[in-house]
Order: sequence, then structure tokens, then C-alpha cells
Amino acid sequence: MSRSPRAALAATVAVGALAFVAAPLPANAADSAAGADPLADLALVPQPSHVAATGADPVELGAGTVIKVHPLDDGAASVGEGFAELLRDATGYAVPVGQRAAGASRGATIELSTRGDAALGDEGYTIQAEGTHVSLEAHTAEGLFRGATTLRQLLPPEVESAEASDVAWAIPSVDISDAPRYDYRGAMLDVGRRFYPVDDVKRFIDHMALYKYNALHLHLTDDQGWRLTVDARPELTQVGASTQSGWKPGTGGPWFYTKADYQEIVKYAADHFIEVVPEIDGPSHAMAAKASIPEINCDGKAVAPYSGFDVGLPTICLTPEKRAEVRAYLQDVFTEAAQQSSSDIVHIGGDEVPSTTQEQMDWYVETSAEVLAEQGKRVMGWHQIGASPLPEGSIMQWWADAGDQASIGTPNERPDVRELRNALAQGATVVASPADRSYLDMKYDASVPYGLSWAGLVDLERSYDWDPISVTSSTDGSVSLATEEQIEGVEAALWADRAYYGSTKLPTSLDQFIPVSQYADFVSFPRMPAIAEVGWSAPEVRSFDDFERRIVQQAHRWDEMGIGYYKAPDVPWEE
Ligand code: TNX
Repeated sequence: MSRSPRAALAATVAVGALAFVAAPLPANAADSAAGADPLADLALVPQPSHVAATGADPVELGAGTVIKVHPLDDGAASVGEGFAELLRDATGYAVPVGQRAAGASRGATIELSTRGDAALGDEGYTIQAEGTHVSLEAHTAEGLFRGATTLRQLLPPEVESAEASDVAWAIPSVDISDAPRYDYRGAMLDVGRRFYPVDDVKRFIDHMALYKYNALHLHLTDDQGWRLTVDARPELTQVGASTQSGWKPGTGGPWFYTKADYQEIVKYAADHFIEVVPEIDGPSHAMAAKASIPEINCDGKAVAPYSGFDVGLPTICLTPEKRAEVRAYLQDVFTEAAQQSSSDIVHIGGDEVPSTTQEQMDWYVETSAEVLAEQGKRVMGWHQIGASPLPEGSIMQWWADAGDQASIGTPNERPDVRELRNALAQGATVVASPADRSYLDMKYDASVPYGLSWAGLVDLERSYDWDPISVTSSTDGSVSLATEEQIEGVEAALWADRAYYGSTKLPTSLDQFIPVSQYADFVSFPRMPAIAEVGWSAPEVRSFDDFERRIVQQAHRWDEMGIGYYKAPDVPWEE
């Protein structure tokens, strides 16, 4: 990723000539009489670093509203145009975009500039709204895009509607200065277990963008399916795409992305300043590959395509005599994944590997990393890769839960913790996706009909109330393994092992499988915005009470967008 100097600066950002006031502690906002504290009416997610309400009248938008951009500001026009389209649909106003737009204006001007303070980093931005002028400044087009997301959330929820509404279109009078805490804020879609058609992936990208996520991790392969077109290995999609979890060959499909489909996803993501991180899982979770390519099996025979629900199935063959053939396979699939995607990161999986020796695992990780180095890519993997030699710049995805954490610093540290220590010692960074906090397939509560609960129930507070540093530390905080600089970011993981109704049992009918977007909406909202805030917002501006107040307001946007979220009974939703 092209990243700015560490974004850990969030809490200490220089804010130019303006004196910003840190947002009052959320408890104050909740206590204040309605309307008395202008900040109490804001409901931004993720919470920006610094917000001050000036107390002046809001900036009213109207038929004369224009968006002004300077032609020399790289990318500003396209961000401005995207924002204008949203406004046009929702308000019915013309909202012209251009350099001279302000001259012709008889109403409020929204001005976008990339000549903002570089100290805010690539994704940082400032907003000043007062009188008839809204100024959004950043150092890059990406920063403008993140800031435009904030402007969007400063407008009434009806801004999310595709139909024009006659509401009071106004932006509160505010000064905001904002930058992310972490560079990597990912969300993963398990298209391997359950295929998401391109339009459903785009819908997920829309939802990510609204909460300032910047990495879409596509889990493209698993036991139950292979979704990436690989020119050198057409069997992978001819055979490997004939299944999904619960769906045998012949029940539908084939389920895969053509190269054009994949490029459409990459382009759509890029338009939302989101990179696509592809994952080819192995040496375990690879039955779809083993069904397609006989040479990667020890007996040289293809396995039957798998559509069941077990884990711990046989791995790709790692005996010395098979290594040339497995290397050729890795060369083909990782080269294709690298070339089709936009990120400088490729995920090699590495999770839940039964019955391989450490030497075999090391060979697999090192060979994958070599292929990817030739493509100029960094390696990311589930934290089990931490036991193996890792090249510089690698990322380990820490998916451990509270039990692993509790063992940190004790004489009985779990193997997972040793993997974390070993990866950190090799200079790897960490993406935190603790299963009992950020796995979106964990049920919110026992009544939820979809998903699993092996890492426990994950209600909104659990998904919100954690910190990447704390999940790499002992429970009492006395032993901390990762420093702030070693945390690359966070990820929400939307697995799809049990994307059907009645998931406490195995399905007996395909009718139990719900449309993928219905599943994704339900398990992601309200938790995906919570994890976004863990990754973006400085600890100083975070509190669950205030988040809950804001999320209740955000839900009005979800209604406008048609998001079928879970009305978790512990959250005080409004009608
Ligand atoms: C564990 S965590 C897995 C996935 C499953 C998930 C279900 C990890 C890297 N592997 O294969 O989909 O649990 O919750």
C-alpha cells in the first residue's frame, strides 16, 4: 500500500492555524440537554480525531450549491464528481462541479483541495464549514475521499437515498481535523465457501467505503471452492468452481470470477480508494485445488470436489518428491493473483494445517513468498505463518481469541502466541482480527439463525470494545508483545461456512441458504462500523456509550440504503 508516515499520529496531528478543540468526552455529549451541545447532534462513524462545533448556523445547501475544485488538484475533480452525484440523487439539485463553479454560485460552495497539510498523511483531511462555505482539504485524492465520507455523514440520512427528498439540506458548522490511527483497515469476504456475484461484492464495497475501510481481502479459495481465473490452470475453475459449502456439483454455478469480473471489482474498489488483497489459501483449505490438479496430491490423483462442512481435510502434498509440481502450481496461482489485484499485498492463507511437519510448512511459506517477491508483493498470512521464516515486510493476521491472549506471558503460552512472537521478532507487522471480536460469522446472540459460535457470541459491545494493542497483550496488560508501530491495522472477517438459516445444524435443504447480501448485511451491521472505528479512531475519542448513540443514528442511513441490519435487542434503536 502506498502509505503515509505512520498514521499513529492521529492523536497529535498538527492542525494548522486553527485552534481545534478535542471532542468533548462522549459522556458529556450524552448528558447534555438536547440541542444545547451542537456536538451531541453529530453522529460520525468512525469518530474523527478532532471535532469542534462552532455554534454558528449550519451551511444550507440549495439549488445554487456548487462544488469547486481546482483543475491542478490531482484527483479532486473525480472525488468532487462522486460526491456531487450522491447529492444530485438525494437533493434533486444540479450541483455543478468545476473551477469556476463558485463564481456562478448563488448558494453554498463546497470546495475540495489537495493542497492540505501533508502532516495529516495520505488519508487525513480537514473540514471547515461556516456561513456559505464548506472547505475540505487533504494532501491526496484519497484524503479527499475519506473527508467526503465525513461530509456525507454530516448530512441528513436521506442523503443515502437514490430518490430526491425534500428535507432541510444543511451541513452543521464544524471544524474537523482527522487522520486514521492505522494504515490497514480491512474487511474480508469468504467468497470461497459462498460465492458473491460481482454486484454483491460491489454492494459490500459501498458499505466498506462509508466507514473508511481501505482493504478488501477476498478469500478466493477454500476446500469448498475456487473463484479466481488462472489462465495456466483452467481446471481450477472448470472443476474447483463447481461447488460451494452445501452446494454439490450440478446444483448451480459454476461460481467464479472471470478476468473481466475481477477487474470490475478491482476498479470499483479503486474508485472507493479500497485495495483488493487476494487470498489463495494453502497448504490446508485446498480441497478445491486438489480436486482440480492431480499433481499436487501425493498419489497423483484428483480428489472428489468437496462441498461439506468439515475442517482439517488433507493438505496439498508437501513430500520432497512432489515439490517441483507444487512449486509450479504456486507459481501459476500466485502470479495470477498478484497480477490481477491492486494491492502490494497477497495473502497466502496458512491456517489450520493438520499433520504437516514444520519443515514442510516452512517450505510452503518460503516458496509462496519467493514467487510473490518476484511479483513485487508482500506476504500476508494467517498467524500460523509466524512459525516459518518470513521475508521483510510480511504481515501476520492475528486471529487468536481471549484464551490465547490469556496465555501470553504465562509458562504455558499457546503455540499461537509463539507464532506471534516469532513473526514480530522477524520484523513482521500485525493485522488484528481476533476471532471473538472481529469475526462477523460469530453469532451476536444465541437467537441468531446464521453463523457459528466457536469463538463465543460477539455482540456489538464485544466487537467495539477492544484495541489491537490489548489483543496482543496479556489479559492484565502487563506483557505486551506488539508495539503500536508493529500493528498494521485491523480486519473484520466475514466467513461463510454457515451462511444459511438454522446454522446450529447442518442444512437439509438448499432453501435454507439465504441470498449472500442478506447474509452479509445481517452479520456486518452494526458490527462492521464498530471494527472500522477500532481501526480508524484514536483511543482518546472512543467510548462504547457514545458509539452506541452514534450507531443508532447511523441506522437511519442503513434504512435509506436498504441494508438489512440486525436489530440487536441490547441496542436502543429508534423507530
Ligand atoms: C476458522 S480463522 C477459519 C476459517 C473458518 C472460520 C469460521 C481461520 C484462519 N480459519 O476457515 O471459516 O474459522 O469461523
